[in-house]
Amino acid sequence: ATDAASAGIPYNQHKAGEHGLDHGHAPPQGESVAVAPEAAASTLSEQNETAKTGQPAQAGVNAVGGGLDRVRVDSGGQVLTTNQGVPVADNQNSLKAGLRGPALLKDFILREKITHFDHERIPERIVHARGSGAHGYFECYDALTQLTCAAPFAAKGKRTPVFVRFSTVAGERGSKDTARDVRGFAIKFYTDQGNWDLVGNNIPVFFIQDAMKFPDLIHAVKPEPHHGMPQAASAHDTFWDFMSLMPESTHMIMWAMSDRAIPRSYRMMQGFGVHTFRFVNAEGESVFVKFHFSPKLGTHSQVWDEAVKVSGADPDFHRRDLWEAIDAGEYPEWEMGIQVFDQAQADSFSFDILDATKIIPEELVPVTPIGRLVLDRNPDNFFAETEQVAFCTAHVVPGIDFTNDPLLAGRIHSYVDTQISRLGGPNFHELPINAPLAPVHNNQRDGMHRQAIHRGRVAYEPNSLAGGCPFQAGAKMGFVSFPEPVTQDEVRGKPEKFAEHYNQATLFYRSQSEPEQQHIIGALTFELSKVTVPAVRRRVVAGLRNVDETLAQAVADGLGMLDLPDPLPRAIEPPKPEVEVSPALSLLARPGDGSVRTRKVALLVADGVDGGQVLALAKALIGAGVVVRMVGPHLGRVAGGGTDLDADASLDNHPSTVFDGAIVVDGEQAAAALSADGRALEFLRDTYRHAKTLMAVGAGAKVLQAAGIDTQGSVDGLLVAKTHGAKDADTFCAALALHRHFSRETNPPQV
Ligand code: HDE
Repeated sequence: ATDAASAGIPYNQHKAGEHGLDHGHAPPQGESVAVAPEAAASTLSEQNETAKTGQPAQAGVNAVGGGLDRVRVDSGGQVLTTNQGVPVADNQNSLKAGLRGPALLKDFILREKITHFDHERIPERIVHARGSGAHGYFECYDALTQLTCAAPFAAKGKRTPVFVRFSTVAGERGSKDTARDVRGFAIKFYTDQGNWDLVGNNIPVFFIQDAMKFPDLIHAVKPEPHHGMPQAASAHDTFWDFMSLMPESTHMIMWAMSDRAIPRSYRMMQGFGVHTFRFVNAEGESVFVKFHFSPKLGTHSQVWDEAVKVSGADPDFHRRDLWEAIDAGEYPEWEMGIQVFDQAQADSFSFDILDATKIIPEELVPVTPIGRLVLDRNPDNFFAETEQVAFCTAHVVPGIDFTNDPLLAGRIHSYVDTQISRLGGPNFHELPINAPLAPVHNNQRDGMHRQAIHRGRVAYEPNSLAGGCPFQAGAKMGFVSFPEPVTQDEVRGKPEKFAEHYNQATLFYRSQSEPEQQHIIGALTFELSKVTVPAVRRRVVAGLRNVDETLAQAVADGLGMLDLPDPLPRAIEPPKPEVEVSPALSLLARPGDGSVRTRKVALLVADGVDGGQVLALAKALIGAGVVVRMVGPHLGRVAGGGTDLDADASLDNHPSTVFDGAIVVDGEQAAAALSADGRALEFLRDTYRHAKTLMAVGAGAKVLQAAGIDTQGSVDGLLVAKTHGAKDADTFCAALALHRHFSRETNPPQV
């Protein structure tokens, strides 16, 4: 070997061949090759999408802050080094005493590489472990200085950079995106007065009223401790046992069993701050405020059967959706709104504004739009940004303050505390994604992983040796807690209004459209059908009787219960609610802007399809902003009668559940092939069953018939054309914009 080395021959000539070095596939040793920016930045599918949805995102450009630039690493054109910057000559082989001899302890290069690898993982979040994030900005419509001195609301048009992370709650880091669950909606505002974290959810209420119950709640919903099942699911005994014994959870249960808990996309769900917060203005005057975010694309959800199937087809469904939309320049946007009210109003409500299991109906206090939240840049690195971002409810800025909500109080402690073990010490605020854009100066020192190098000998205040710096900001500039008077005895207990648990659950249920109510019944029936202890099922149904008798009866019927249990006793006589029905609580209240941009549509193709027709439809749909895929029995060439096509998805790798609609075009031979393909039939059945827009042209209708879909009658969202016409794409888009055609749903499903 030594001879071979000195003769300049590689130690193992065949090894190089294996790595492709002699096929011209690998870059030459000791040099770099230029990589086109698109190729470096995107996956093939993203490039595809970009081409299909129009304007590409500018790589690495944030509309506002460039705060992370100083720590970005781009290895283009660089030589491989150790962590000490030592160039590495050979990244394939460890150092050995002879080619077949033992590896050597002094191989610091191998040891550094393996040691680092051994410690790559950090603990996942105890809740909300699974999530996806993006950068963007908040833009204020008008100055809100009369209400608050908070920096983001200081001036009309002012932009504040943000990082937002969406998440599921119960599942572990690698769990599916489409579990039935609450979604986290956490926003870090990098304001010029420091960071403000609004750590909200896509549901405006919560399961419990007091932080004391949070560990119990989470232990009940997480996989059962003896066998570690089920993953990312609330459909099990311990969750429902706890719920049935905690009537305060009833309102939240209604939301969690509704379609809100299976969103179509993070881009299509609302966000809420949940708790009542305070705005405080420069004069120290305060009002109560609730935060709302409404998606421009409207609120849309999946249906349960679809969510179940997507979790197999694409467990990263929501992560991919967010990534691809931003990558394609289709920036998700929400309108931020506030409900503002004062102490006198709060005192007049039949519920307590400190109770996080209650909403304030919009009919009582309307939502005022105050700005827009836009996400316009994907993270460069998932771990560095999305995983290491640390949201803490304790992070507020002058102008924002807490209320005495006892759930919020526990959170103010919990989030900072949890980061200390999750991120390995008290200096997590120095991680680039967490570091404020506002300068940080204080006398906190040392701790694990300290980045800042503090100069001087003074680390205390007051001091004279450093001229008194850093000095107190004082009430004019600094954060001043709202001086809410407190005069009561220390007690463990709850205020009277906290004891009413059902009025708003009833309000929510009665405000849903008929299909949404059916979905809630279906969800409750499904979840409880997974509960093995009959007494728990009965107790849940007993609670439901206090919400709505028809709901309780329908769930009992679904569970094959012979009789209804007595209603659960109520702690207090319910006060008369101010509002009996609130249309704003239905998802249908927010259909969106009517556009079909970023909707995904499958054009089913097979040999013999009318290729010209496919291309014409594809072109028109793409023109409307639809993301189109040609789905064939296999990838690649499809004979299209003179116009050959290139299928970019297959019936195996893109089942119907990852689309919002499907079209089968004309072509006898193709129709015969698809009719004989069980995958195509399943594709169409699911498209139909999940109430999505479905179109057939000419012979395409035969495939629908083969799938058992009646093409004769008039069915919402089922479009059948004898021949291809110039208006087909418009007709399809008009139906697609409605998202779903629930009138088609039957129980049990007929298709
Ligand atoms: Fe959280 N929650 N939570 N939570 N929560 C966490 O913080 C906690 C609650 C929410 O994308 C943890 O950094 C307590 C309500 C979101 O990183 C932890 C209580 C709401 C996220 C924690 C609640 C939320 C978390 C776990 C009851 C909606 C993900 C890791 C007193 C308003 C943030 C972490 C992200 C994460 C504690 C209740 C939303 C343990 C004690 C109510 C969106 O600190």
